[in-house]
Amino acid sequence: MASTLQNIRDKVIAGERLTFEDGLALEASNDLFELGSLANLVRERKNGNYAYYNVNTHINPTNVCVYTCDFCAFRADLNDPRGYVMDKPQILERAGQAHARGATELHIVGGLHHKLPFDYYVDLVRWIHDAYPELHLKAYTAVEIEWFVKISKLSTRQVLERLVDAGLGSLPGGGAEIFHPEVRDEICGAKASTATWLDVHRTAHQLGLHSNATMLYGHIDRAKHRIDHLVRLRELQDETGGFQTFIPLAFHPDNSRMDEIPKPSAVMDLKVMAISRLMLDNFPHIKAYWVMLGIKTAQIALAFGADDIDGTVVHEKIYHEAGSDSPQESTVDEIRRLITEAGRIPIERDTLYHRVERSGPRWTSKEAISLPVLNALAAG
Ligand code: V47
Repeated sequence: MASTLQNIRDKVIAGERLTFEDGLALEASNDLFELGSLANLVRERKNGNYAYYNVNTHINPTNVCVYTCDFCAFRADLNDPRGYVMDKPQILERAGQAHARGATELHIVGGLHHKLPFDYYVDLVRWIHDAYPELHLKAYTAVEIEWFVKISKLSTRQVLERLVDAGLGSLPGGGAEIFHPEVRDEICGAKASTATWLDVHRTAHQLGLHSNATMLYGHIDRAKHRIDHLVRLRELQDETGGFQTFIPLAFHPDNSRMDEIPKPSAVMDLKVMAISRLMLDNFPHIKAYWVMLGIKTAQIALAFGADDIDGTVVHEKIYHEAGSDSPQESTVDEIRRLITEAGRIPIERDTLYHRVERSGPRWTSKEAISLPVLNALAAG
């Protein structure tokens, strides 16, 4: 049967899985409200009227990188005056500030430095974990893990085990870009392959770690590449169940080697959000990362499939180098106001989706988030 919006709607209502062709039909549609309404149906089935956020800080330990991905405005060459490497006091100062503000998570990602040994990256996790054990360390993309495998001569499993032993809590979703070789080979052919990216996450899930996944869209990618990307993630999630959240990342062209490409429009942002929610039927959460979408589109995305708006995000560098004009950080009051104005109920979560209860900077993680639990709490 040909995929039409009507038979896709019937499938979504029946809870049936959408095919690759259905995904292409959604991409071909200009009926933004219908896409949003279908995605919202799935979103509310999974997460009710709740929208999640967390209190976090980013640390980018170095911007020096052996790779030259076309989209990246953050990286620096080894001898570039812009290049930096954070030392132990700087790392601990940043972690201490986050801790004092009541952050529950540090998001740690950076470049693949030509000379730093694997021990630097392990020690970094251990320094923070020893000083602030209650901070969850969501650190190192699959691309960084692959680099550590290369420089340490250990296996993926051994690298992950050493990091977990030092205090690693989970893996962020970066480095996925676009899996399809027609695009990946063009924009970042040198770094971790699609198979490697998926295998790092598979291995992490086998070790009991959770992770996220991303997709960088709005450059040379086309509909079939994006749907292919989502289907590959869905297949791995069927196998392991270890992904928590999918984050579509809108390309920011400034200062990159693809700066002739315009930023994706708000219509594209909302379409990709909705289609991601519809195709990734086995992902519990879809995140509207406000830093890259802009606050206004992120707020609207809460009606287009997204149930999570990320965090307070202090010190973000990767998007701001690439021209993001959203602020470097947001306050909890502002995030809660955006969520409430969108008609949703704000819930603070920790990285592993436990409800957080706090008074000021002091906080405790409560039960794992689930609709019955949240509904029971709301009912008092
Ligand atoms: O992998 C780099 C992307 C990613 C640009 O797991 C760019 O919770 C747009 O993965 N324009 C890193 N995107 C960020 C990331 C992330 C962000 C928020 C939350 C989580 C999570 C993960 O940023 C990179 C790359 O795909 N990126 N340069 C750019 N010019």
